[in-house]
Amino acid sequence: MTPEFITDMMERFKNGKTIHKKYVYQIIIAVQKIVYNEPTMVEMEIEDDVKLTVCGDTHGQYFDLMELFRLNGLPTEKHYYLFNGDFVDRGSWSTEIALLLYAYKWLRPSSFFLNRGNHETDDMNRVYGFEGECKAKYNERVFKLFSESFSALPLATLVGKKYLVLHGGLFSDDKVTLDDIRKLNRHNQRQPGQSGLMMEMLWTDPQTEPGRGPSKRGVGMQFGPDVTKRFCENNGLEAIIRSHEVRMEGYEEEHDGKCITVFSAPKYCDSTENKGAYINIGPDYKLEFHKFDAVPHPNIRPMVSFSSPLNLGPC
Ligand SMILES: [Mn+2]
Repeated sequence: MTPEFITDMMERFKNGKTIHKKYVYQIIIAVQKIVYNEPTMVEMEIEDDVKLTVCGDTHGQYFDLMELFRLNGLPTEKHYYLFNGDFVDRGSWSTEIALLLYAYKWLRPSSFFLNRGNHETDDMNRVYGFEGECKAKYNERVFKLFSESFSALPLATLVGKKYLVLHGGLFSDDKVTLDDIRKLNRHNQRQPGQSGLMMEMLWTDPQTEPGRGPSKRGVGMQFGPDVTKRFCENNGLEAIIRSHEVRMEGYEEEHDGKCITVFSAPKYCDSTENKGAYINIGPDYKLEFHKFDAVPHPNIRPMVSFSSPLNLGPC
């Protein structure tokens, strides 16, 4: 992989073109190997001359991702990016986003990071568009390869021992620690299933009430400010950073600033008037929030069956 290849690929995607299948296979297979060998919780530090950008859900909104890069800069050796899951589904350019993020992962494996989201799963891809999009733009093998690579993605990233970044949120049991995440062998299960640590990391949401409550989604549960406070205290964290839910300002600080949501798909599904956001973190580990607006995109209908009752839920 080279920066020139990525520049050329970005242009092709902007112009509604695909890349040759042989490149698609190579990119996915290379990244599958890289991420398979990463730990379940990647642990990284921000060195003196480095900036890290944390992004939330992009959901196939390729033109909005291009806008994010235009405003905030492309990934480089000194400008790290972490994409916190839900790259695909819902929007019409999920293959473009997944291939672009994978190309960067291949180019810079130790300064570009990907966490798995609840949409990097077979069940969701079948209903929310990614499987159909792979078959429409490429073929079934491309979907199968993506599916295998999604199963290999890390589930969390620990930034400077201060911020735990994961797609959904915290756990049904207060006893779960960072060490339990470290020890979790994600390769034992390809899909998150209906219970257990992996499912909870990808699916849970915060709530304002203390304690825990049932999920609006029918999968996972909700955790209150006291749960977040105990988890952060027990694990020496300043905050958790999660995504998974749209926020009107693109981000939100909840639970006394200890639970931060970041969502990077502005005007989500072309129907919510939300901003997108991303978080920049420098060597001082202070969080700098940025908001951005959606940009126009070609008029291609999302490859989702909007008649499906399953499509009415949140991200
Ligand atoms: Mn999600």
